[in-house]
Amino acid sequence: MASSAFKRSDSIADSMPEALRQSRYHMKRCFARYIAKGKRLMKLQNLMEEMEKSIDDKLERTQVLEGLLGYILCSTQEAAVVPPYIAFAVRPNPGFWEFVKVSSDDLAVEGITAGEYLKFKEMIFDEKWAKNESALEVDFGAFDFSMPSVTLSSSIGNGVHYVSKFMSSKLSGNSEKAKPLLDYLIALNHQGEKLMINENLNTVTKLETALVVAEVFVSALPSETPYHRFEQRFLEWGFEKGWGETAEIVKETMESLSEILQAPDPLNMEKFFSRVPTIFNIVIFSPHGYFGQADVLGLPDTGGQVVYILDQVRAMEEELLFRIKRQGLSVKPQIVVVTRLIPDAKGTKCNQELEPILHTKHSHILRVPFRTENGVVKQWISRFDIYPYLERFTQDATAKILDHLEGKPDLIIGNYTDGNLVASLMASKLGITQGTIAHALEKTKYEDSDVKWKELDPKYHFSCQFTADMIAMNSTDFIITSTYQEIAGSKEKPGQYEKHTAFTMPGLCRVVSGINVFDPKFNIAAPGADQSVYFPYTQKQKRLAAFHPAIEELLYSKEETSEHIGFLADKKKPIIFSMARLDTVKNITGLTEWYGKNKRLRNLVNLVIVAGFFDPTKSKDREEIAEIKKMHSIIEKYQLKGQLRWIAAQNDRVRNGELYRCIADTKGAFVQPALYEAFGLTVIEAMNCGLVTVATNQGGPAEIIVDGVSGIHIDPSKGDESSNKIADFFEKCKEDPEYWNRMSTAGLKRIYECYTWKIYANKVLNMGSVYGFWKQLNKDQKQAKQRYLQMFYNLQFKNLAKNVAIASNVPQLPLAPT
Ligand code: UDP
Ligand code: LCN
Repeated sequence: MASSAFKRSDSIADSMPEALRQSRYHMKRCFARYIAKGKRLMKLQNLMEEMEKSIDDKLERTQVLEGLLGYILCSTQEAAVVPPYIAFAVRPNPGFWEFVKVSSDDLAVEGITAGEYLKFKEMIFDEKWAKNESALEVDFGAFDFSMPSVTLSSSIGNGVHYVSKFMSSKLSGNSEKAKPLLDYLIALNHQGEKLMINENLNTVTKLETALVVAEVFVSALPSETPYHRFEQRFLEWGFEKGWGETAEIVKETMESLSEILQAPDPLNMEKFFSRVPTIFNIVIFSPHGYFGQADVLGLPDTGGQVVYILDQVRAMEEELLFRIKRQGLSVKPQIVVVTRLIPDAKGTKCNQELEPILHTKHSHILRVPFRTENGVVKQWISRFDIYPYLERFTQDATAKILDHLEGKPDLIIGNYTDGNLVASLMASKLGITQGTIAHALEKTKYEDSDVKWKELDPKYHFSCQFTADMIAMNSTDFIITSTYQEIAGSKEKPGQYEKHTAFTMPGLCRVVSGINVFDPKFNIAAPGADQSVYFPYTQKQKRLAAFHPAIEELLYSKEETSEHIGFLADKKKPIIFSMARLDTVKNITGLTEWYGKNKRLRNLVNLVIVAGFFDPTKSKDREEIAEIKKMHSIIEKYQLKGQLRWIAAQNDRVRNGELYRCIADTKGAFVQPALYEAFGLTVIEAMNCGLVTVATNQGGPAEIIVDGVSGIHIDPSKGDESSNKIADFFEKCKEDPEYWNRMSTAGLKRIYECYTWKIYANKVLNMGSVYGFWKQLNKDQKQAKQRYLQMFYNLQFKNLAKNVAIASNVPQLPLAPT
């Protein structure tokens, strides 16, 4: 039987015995090899290598690999070897997992549960815990049995759409079924002022009848008639403000509600909820880092999240203003970004409590300090050490927010582990709709960080982080992601969220069901880049020529300063450029080394890096210090001076925009070499500037760029291959100068079609509205889960957070000038 005979409906447990029987002789040898080294965790590559070693004959090996067994093995993510058994975690498709255990003695196969698989894994790392019958098992899925979910891998990430479908079927039938929608509409108000309908329309039938009358009435009016002209008449029928600014808009909104009441369908549902006035005030949490509008980028833990949120606020405020006007209301929407106030602000404005957000009308940054029993914490705190402060921060922040907004917000959005936990605490306390964003789920950055948590905990406090992440994912109403892969990965590789489906931290807890990627709370809404800052290099009249002398100096001056080291001897070569925080995962040192090693590439192009700074003694960030040192040693080893310019972190985004364009002028490329990149704002920025972009195929850029069309993918684990791919590109450009232009244009096209902030804001506000109602429709289930989460938070998280040392207010080393 060939692999093609494997039917999707067959389970691995059903087909594996047959697969093993087909090549029983080889398999016995192969499984004997697997167990020969005793207990261990094997990844796909090890499994394949051992299998190849156990079958000498090439033809036979090919036959086995092409057969059913080859298919099963290729879909295996890892295997826990506990002689005489080997437990396989198989992932035939994104989101789908199956676990089987095979005995190496007789090749007997048995399907096992996720929990049983995790126990096998624990046997390798902590046998005592694995055998402990009262070990803590966490099962969030236990609360979701009554909740609908999507079933196809391809539907993952399209949550709003499916929730609209599920809502439609829940409300279908008789008018009693639509009662929750009626109750929801009756309750709508803004600061006590009723919206949409009032108590006069207290049954579905009354509402339906009134809608018919009102629709006939507005249809007869000129379409542009303003609402206030017929407001009085509407009031008599039981309608309040919020239906629309003009007769025409009112008519459209009413029509979609009438349709829903008659026979609910997802399209009208989505349309109606995009019209309902439910969201005016939004709180966005981003506690850690230095959150500011100037001079913060490049400081430890302060990267894309700040850029993302500021752009997000601008886009959402604009969309809110548009919607509120369309609703015929004159409410002032407010968005507040809540972060920590850092008294020791290192020249930034992070010690200011309130700061208006530039280019917005009503949005602010609100800063609330971390407090402990010793008083206000003065210094910056690493995101890994932040946990002990968060509960008190939530309480203090909540009070300030209620005060600032003069009431409750309508939507709370968290960012990253800390922001999402705080958002969860506040949202559940006040009963507010919650969304979360996690551009980087730390668990996925470090291999086996769950089973090895004890080893990593002193440095990273993953016990706190993963626990907080579980709480947030399960308490939030919806999750915003930038890409599909963030949720469910690709055919080969599980997604960031998917890696939280089942995992274990031996000695702490076994998460048998953490998050389900088929949950319709998952939504993809990709961010964009500020197009007034990042515009194509070809728009000559808009170019910021005033920056050119400074950029020229930055790139080409001969001397070394505190801002740049190294120099470019040959100014005529194109530049390959990279800019990122100096984190290990960003792999800037990797790129520098690939370049160093590849003579052909060195002959073709210069390398310019913008990252971190040069003096390791000035950094307080553990990873950054190591990376700085590594950079220096690579520069030395490969004698890069003359071909490389290393520039310290650059915080002026307007000038950075021009920098990308100046690199495009050299017909160079932006290279994003990260070992893994959750999204990759720099990729979007570079592409918006028309700069050809080469980026990692691990993570978001794999979706943003279509390889060979709108940019180039590189595999960060294969340095030589990657540097050769870049060299090939530049060689091709030498032969055919149009090649570069074609790729630059295709990159821009890709951006305009899929990655703009306008598309984003529309999607996210629809989520806020749709999930706000969905949450009410499933109140009981939500409440039950919330009780479980509260217990988990109190009994587990709080104890873990106590293990993290509280900072003493010692004076800090100065940060490098930026
Ligand atoms: N950035 C910057 N100066 C630097 C390094 C980065 O302005 O020295 C900006 C960059 O333009 C981008 C953001 O910081 O807007 C980094 O976002 P990305 O998603 O690439 O990475 P993150 O830091 O969020 O992991
Ligand atoms: C979110 C981001 O986008 C990144 O810039 C940060 O590294 C991360 O949070 C932690 O600060």
